[in-house]
Amino acid sequence: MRLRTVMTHMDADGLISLALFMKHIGGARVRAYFTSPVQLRDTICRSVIGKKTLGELYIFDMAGEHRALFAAAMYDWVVWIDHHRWEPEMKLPHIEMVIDPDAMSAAAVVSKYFGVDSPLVSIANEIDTNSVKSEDAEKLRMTIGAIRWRYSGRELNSRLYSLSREIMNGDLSVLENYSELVSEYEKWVETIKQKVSKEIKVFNVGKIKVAIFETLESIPVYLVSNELENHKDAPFDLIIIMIHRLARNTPITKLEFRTHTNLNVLKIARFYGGGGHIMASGATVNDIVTIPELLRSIEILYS
Ligand SMILES: [Mn+2]
Repeated sequence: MRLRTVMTHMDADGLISLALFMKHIGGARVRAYFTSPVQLRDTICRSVIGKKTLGELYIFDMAGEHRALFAAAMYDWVVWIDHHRWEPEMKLPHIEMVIDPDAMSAAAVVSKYFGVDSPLVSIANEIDTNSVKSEDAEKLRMTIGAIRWRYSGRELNSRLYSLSREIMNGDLSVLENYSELVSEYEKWVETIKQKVSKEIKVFNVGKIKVAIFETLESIPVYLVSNELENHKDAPFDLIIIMIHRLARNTPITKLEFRTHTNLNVLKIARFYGGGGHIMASGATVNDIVTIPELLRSIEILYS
């Protein structure tokens, strides 16, 4: 039996990438980890502890830095598929890198690489570019949002894995089973939307119109960006979501950047040590980031 481990991004694109891969291997069992670019190195390290044989590692929908690459290199064979804009810092003979920053989703790259056709690809494209039009894409986005809202840790990982398995053949009728959870989640979404329109702070930095939303709880970024489309000062060149939290008594600021006007938001994400796409990016800073500081950075980067 082939040992396959998958590390995929904890979002719709990552979940669909995993579903396509499982379809490709005929539904065979995999060890699946839902993680993030920032957590990736730790996730890889945790995944190898106590294992005599490691087998193959598949990484989907995440950019990495050289330490994550070194960690991945512990496995016997690695296929790393992504669509963020980055260049691996080194090449290793047993790590195959498939990076297409022009692809709308990692799922599209996964589908092409393994030769799996699926209606899930267009759903991933819609969700990952925040241009959801079909009912299926909306339902899947809400279901994943609801699961991430309700569960955490191992339970969250296994719920997302189950969902990925349930939809791997492209049939989304199973989403009906989540309707109760989703309707509870929808109520919470409404309160978040109200909070966004009440607490949003608007700034003009030179010619750049900036909207900043600060929060202590993790929230889906698209909600903020889409809600702000109805704001009286919209469209915004730069939308910043700042999530403050403590990790082992150390303050951490998660920054998410979006735009309504095609501003290159990858620039500011890179400035803060992060990455992503030209029109959707993020960074995690191991410190408190303040609004005046952000505004100064914007002035430097975009004037
Ligand atoms: Mn993606």
